[in-house]
Amino acid sequence: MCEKCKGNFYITTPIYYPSAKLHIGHTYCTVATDAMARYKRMQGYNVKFLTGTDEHGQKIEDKAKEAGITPKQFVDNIVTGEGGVLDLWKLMNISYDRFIRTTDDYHVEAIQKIFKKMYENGDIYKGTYKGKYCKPCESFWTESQLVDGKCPDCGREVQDAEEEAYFFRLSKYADRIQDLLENTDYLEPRSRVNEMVNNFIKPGLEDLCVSRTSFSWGVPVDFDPGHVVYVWIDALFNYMTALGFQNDKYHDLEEFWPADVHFVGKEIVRFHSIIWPAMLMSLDLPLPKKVYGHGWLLLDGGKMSKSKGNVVDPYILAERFGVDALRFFLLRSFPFGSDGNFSNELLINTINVDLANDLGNLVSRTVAMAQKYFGEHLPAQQQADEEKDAELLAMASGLRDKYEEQMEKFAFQNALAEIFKVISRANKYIDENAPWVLAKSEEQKPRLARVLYNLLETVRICAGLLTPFMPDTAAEIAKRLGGADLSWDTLNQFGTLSAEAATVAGPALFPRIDMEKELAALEEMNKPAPEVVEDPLPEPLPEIAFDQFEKVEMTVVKVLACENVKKSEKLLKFTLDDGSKEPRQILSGVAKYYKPEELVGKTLIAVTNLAPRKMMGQLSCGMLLSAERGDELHLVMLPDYVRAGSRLV
Ligand code: ME8
Repeated sequence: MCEKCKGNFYITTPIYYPSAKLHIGHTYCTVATDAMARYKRMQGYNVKFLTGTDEHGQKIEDKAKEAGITPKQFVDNIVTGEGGVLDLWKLMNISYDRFIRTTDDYHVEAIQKIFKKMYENGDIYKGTYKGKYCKPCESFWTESQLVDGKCPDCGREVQDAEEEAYFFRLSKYADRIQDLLENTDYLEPRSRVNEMVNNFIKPGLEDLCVSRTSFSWGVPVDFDPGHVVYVWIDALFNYMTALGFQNDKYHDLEEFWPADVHFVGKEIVRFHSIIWPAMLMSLDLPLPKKVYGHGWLLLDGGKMSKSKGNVVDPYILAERFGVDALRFFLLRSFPFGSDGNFSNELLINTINVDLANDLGNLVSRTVAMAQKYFGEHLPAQQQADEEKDAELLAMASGLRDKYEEQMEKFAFQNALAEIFKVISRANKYIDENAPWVLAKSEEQKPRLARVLYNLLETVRICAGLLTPFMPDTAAEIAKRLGGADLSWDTLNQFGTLSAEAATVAGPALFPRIDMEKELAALEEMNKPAPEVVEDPLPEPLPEIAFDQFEKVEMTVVKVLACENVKKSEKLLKFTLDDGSKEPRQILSGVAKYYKPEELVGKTLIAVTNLAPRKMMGQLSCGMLLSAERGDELHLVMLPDYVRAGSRLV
């Protein structure tokens, strides 16, 4: 640890299943973890922020098989491929210090050693597994844990499973786990403790099946070929292998273990608050200091999915609204510990109200007035504060403490609410002091300078405290305040900004979004692709002899002219160069598919020895070749360098 540091701080996100592209719900936890990591760094902690991907398991093996590639190729695509997990975290400005993939060699080897140690100490033993398995969740359940015969986590069907397997003596740790949950702050928010104790511990903790033989995409049990380690053992220990536990790749275990906090979604609290501490107890290892189970972002009260009319793709949302606005929205709009209803409308509204109106306006009005009345610098000569400044000054200088109190509880929404109280107060302060009136009298200039200084200094403090949420915006505001200092130690001190603060004008930080237009555009983007209707193939024709085929004369033709045929919706009349001196006329039923003008000059193929026939009173000497399937028709076209009159052979 560095001498100046306040201490070490180790924070983690869940490691993501790369079984499909991530949506905005997945982004939520990582953005929250990033905000916490940045906040702790600002405070002066030596932070280690870990994230990664959880790449083993049957679901991934199955999906890879479906795609016709190996599981490793499959996960590589989603993790390191274009638009994958790594790209997403880069886009979202996630400042992780380490990224672990559970397929990394050092992790795989460490998991093998860990499994063996628990086997050797008697906490893992061999038995027969009989029970229920939920494939999508990769979870084993006993009959009594099922809800209406279905998976208690996701509500889907479960399968019977019976096989030789290894078990972990989870039951042995039931009392210690209950004590940990009930009598310490290990698990937060508190409401999740009752859920765990009542639903899982009190009904009786059973030993946990920790190996599988029915698929192979996992960490092999090295002393018993055919078994792979249960994916949750493999996944949970990532928090320690990524620091160097049971491997030589890293050497940070002493410095950073036990973790200060694991942020996890509510459906995986069970794994982190029961299984994880029990396994650590089995190995006599220190327990993480805290697990925080956050809520879910829901769509219309249900699980997030692409099909519900709202855009949930973080790439699209970040592109349209900006990364900082999106990060801000996630933590401003929902209490971290509970579920929240996501909608594009709420997102746009939050940007318009908080960012465009309140913050954006405060910054642009303050900077614009400073420049208009004083040019680049405020004058050094300023009137002392008056009584009517007291409230703003007290709020701004007391903000950091209030914010810190909330951040320490992971109450991001409340921390941001504290900042926005001060921003609102500052906007009101502008109206109360009406700088445009003060500017009318030369005598009032020192007062005007002080009013503007108070505003700039308030903006500085707010921007500083917004840094963990909107790092780029905070840096931009600091620039507009002439390179203001946003360091933690200055954020509870009103008056740090130089009295002669320089200001730099710039465009609106968050332009107002037209709600109606934007919602319409998003809806348009979200429309499902038209379904491809599989129409039946045409009936095969009877076989013909080669000499019959040879009798068909197919000639390359160029379209000299093309027009609609009067009174016919179907026919176009073509005048064609077939290589002979005489133009050839063919009528073809393609009017529904082509405009006449777009065909002039094209090189087509015609059957030229068909007996002429009359259609709509006009002569047609041949037939143009086209490809037809269902509702589609395409004239067969050749490149222009193919000469008219060439024969198809
Ligand atoms: O659970 N709102 O991975 P995962 C909020 N590999 N959070 C959501 C969400 C939503 N709509 N949808 C998903 C795993 N999440 C395991 C973790 S850790 C040792 C192993 C959250 O990719 C979810 O709650 O299915 C979880 O915390 C995280 O995204 C990763 O989910």
